[in-house]
Amino acid sequence: MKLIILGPPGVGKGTQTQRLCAEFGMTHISTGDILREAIKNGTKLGEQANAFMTKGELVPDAVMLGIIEEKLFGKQAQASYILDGFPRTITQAEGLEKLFKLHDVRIDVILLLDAEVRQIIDRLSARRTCRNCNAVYNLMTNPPKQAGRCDTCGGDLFQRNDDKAETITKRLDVYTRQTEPLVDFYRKSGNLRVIPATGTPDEVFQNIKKELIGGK
Ligand code: G5P
Ligand code: MG
Repeated sequence: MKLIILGPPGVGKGTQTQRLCAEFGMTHISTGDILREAIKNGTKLGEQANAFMTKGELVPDAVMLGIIEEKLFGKQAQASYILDGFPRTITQAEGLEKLFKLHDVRIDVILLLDAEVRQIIDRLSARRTCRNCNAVYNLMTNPPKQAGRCDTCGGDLFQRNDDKAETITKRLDVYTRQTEPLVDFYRKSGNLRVIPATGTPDEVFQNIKKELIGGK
C-alpha cells in the first residue's frame, strides 16, 4: 500500500503517520525529517535546506524530487509507505507521477487532514519533538511523562525552530499558496479522502481507519 498524507503544517500528519505505520507495518517517509536529519549531520543538503526551513519557505523542487527518487526507487526502496510532507507543490506532484509511471506503480490513497487554523497554531506552538526518534508530543494535550524526555526512548525533546509564531504564519501562507492547489490536483484522481482532524489524535486515527478499512 502507498499513501500520501496531505494537510497544513501542524494538522497532525506526522502524528497520524506514526500511528498508521505502527499498526499497518508501513514505512514513514517524512521529507521534513529527512531534511532535519541532514541539518543535524551538517551535510551539504542540510546546509542548503536550513536557510529555507528557518524562514518557513519550501526547499527547491529539484532538490526534493532528487531526494524522493532515491528514497522510493533507490537501493533501500520499500513496497509499502506513507509520504508525509511530499509532494508540496504541483511541480513535485507532477514529478512524482512521472516517476511512478516510469516504475509502473501507483498511489492507493491520498489522505487530506482538515482542521481550523486556530487549532493548528495552538498545536504547533505547544509541539515538542524527540531529537532521537522523532516522536511528537504536545505540552497542552499530550505531554511527556517526564518534562523534556521522550517516553519511548528517553531522548531529548526540543522545539523546532520553525515553530516560532512568525514562522508559523509564514508556513501557513506558503501552504495556502503552494501546497493547497494539490487538493484539486488529487481530487481529480478520485483517490482523495478528506479526514476531519479537529478532535483528539485517537479520534482522528479512528476517522482515518474508517476511510481505509471501514474501521472498528
Ligand atoms: P515538515 O516537517 O513536513 P510541516 O509544516 O508539513 O513540516 P509539521 O509541522 O511537521 O508539518 P504535522 O506533521 O502535520 O506538522 O503535525 P504533527 O507534528 O503531527 O502535530 C503537531 C502538533 O499537534 C503536535 O504537538 C501533536 O502532538 C499535536 N497533534 C497532532 N495531531 C493532533 C490531533 O489530532 N489533535 C490534537 N488536539 N493535537 C494533535 O516540513 C518542514 C519544512 O521542511 C521543508 C520546508 O521548508 C518545510 O517548511 N520541506 C519541504 N520543502 C519543499 N518540499 C518538500 N516536499 C518539503 N518537505 C519539507
Ligand atoms: Mg510533521
